[in-house]
Amino acid sequence: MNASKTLAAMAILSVSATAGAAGNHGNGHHTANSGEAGKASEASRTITVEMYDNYYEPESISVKPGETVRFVVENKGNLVHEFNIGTPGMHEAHQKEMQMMVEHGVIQGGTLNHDMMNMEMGNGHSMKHDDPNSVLLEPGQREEIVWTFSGANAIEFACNVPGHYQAGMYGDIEINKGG
Ligand SMILES: [Cu+2]
Repeated sequence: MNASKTLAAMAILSVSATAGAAGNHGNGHHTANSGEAGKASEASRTITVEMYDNYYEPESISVKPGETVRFVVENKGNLVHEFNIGTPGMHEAHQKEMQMMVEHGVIQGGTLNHDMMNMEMGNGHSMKHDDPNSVLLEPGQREEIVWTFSGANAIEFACNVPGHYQAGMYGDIEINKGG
């Protein structure tokens, strides 16, 4: 594949990823059923999440409706892994985008092609994987997400690197309305 074709394909990928994130913000707060990006100052607690090949520690998480949680995510495996908060449908859609990232060499086993991810498309788009509900980490990397949960059920944290979700790399987020 030549360079211009690659850029065109990646532009499509970037646009679709952005559209998904923008949709969550369309009607102000609390419209997305998975929640929204939160403020660290409002976090009630910190949950450390370790990523291995191909599973998480802890395996599931329980939160209260409206709770803001600071997640410290660390990749202790040998492959690139993602921590993404969303509904099963959001994960399924993101898996298609991640498949394109693999096909274009952005994700290569244990490494990310940062040059390609940071490439400026000239129209405000890039190939950055920068949705607020997700981090994508190389082995040894550590990053944080602050997330405010809604009251909706059926939310999972998941790794959408191709094959990982299918291998069981996801966990339930239980919204504990009783607590
Ligand atoms: Cu993974």
